Amino acid sequence: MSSMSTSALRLRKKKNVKKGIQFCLMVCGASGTGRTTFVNTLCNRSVLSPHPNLDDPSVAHLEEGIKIKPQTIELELDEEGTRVSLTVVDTPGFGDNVDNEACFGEILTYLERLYDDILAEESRIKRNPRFRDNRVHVLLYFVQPTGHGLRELDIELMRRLSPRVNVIPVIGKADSLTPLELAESKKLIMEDIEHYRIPVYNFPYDIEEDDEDTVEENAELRGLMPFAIVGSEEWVEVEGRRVRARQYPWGIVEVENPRHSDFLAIRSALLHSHLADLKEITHDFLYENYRTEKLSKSVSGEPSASMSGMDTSESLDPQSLASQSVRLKEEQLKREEEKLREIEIKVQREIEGKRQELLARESQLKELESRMGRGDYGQGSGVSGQGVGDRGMSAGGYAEGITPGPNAVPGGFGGEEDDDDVLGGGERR
Ligand SMILES: Nc1nc2c(ncn2[C@@H]2O[C@H](COP(=O)(O)OP(=O)(O)O)[C@@H](O)[C@H]2O)c(=O)[nH]1
Ligand SMILES: [Mg+2]
Repeated sequence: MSSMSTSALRLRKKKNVKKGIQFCLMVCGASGTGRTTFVNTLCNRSVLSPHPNLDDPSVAHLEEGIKIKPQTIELELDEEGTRVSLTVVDTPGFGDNVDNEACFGEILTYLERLYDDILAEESRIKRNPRFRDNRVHVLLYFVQPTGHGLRELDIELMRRLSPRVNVIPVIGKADSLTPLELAESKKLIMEDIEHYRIPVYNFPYDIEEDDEDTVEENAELRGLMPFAIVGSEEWVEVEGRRVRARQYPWGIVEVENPRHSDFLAIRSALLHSHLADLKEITHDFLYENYRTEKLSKSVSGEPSASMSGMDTSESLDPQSLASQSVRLKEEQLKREEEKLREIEIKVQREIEGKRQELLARESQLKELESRMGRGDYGQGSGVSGQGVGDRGMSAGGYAEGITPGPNAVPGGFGGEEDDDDVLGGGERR
């Protein structure tokens, strides 16, 4: 191969790397439910370091709290070089502490902070070319393989987080359950999700709108919920093939065998078939809701319901949220308009007052001039008062419409003080 074509190839490869579709997955659940193992199985390499020192008695008592650490890796999905730039966010330590309230809060804060970053970037005049959108597109919630339904903690966490992220429930370490137990557990969990109205991501479809294949595929995936997860970092030889599996004295559990786990189904949903949908819902619905909430909050000055951890069922309806936000903004605008109108009227009144004052001074001056020209200054005779009385001026002292007779002494006009005042006014002009 010539050096030219090699560099062209390298360039193309670089472009493909660049074009890797960005996707962000968060894993959440109690310690020991198999999150780390699942992520490493999904990525086919050791992305997350194994388990914290739970076995070490010297540190096991420490309340670690929750540590959220995103990690990004490039995944080549197929031979054609389809790439995903996958960010994995682990939430270690969840459920380890007596007080899980802080954990909920921390995950929620993490999700909202990424939305805030977008909000800030959107409102910049000049965009930051290196800005990276790190919003979480899906959260896999690992339910413990107890064989029962959901625990209170599971319900609480999914309820709190589902307004901010697509939540998909899965059963971790599903090989701990017999097929019957697994089926029963799946049924109980879905009943709980329905009963507590947890808005998980349920592979939405519309029989009227969507094509047959989509409807079938989504219905099938929905039927598998919550997905039974088996992860393994071991390779085992089965009938001459090397596969990821868990080996027990009584047999082998194959990760990618659909009869053993739903791993393949969730993998292909996340990284192929539903990647775009999860991203779209994150942006068009979850982020948009957050944005509306945040903006209407800044208008009304009140904390939003979900921020204070209250029922968010209302905030889930984007239309009512949007109209509420519009209404609040309209009210504020109206108030500001009224204030402006009041100021305008006040200013107009002041201008009119000054204008009248000026006109009065002008006519006083004219009168003074004409009197001086006639040499009858200070005698008060021959003053017609015209233009003074008409404007209702007090300086002339005449009531409106009254023209004094030739000998009348104009009240308040003959005095020295007044004359000075008039002249002074004239000079000031
Ligand atoms: N039986 C079974 N054990 C698993 C599975 N995945 C992980 N484990 C084991 O469960 C323990 C905890 O797994 P880990 O991935 O660290 O769980 P994490 O605390 O949720 O990250 C480890 O000993 C794993 O080997 C699984 O699918 N089935
Ligand atoms: Mg772990």
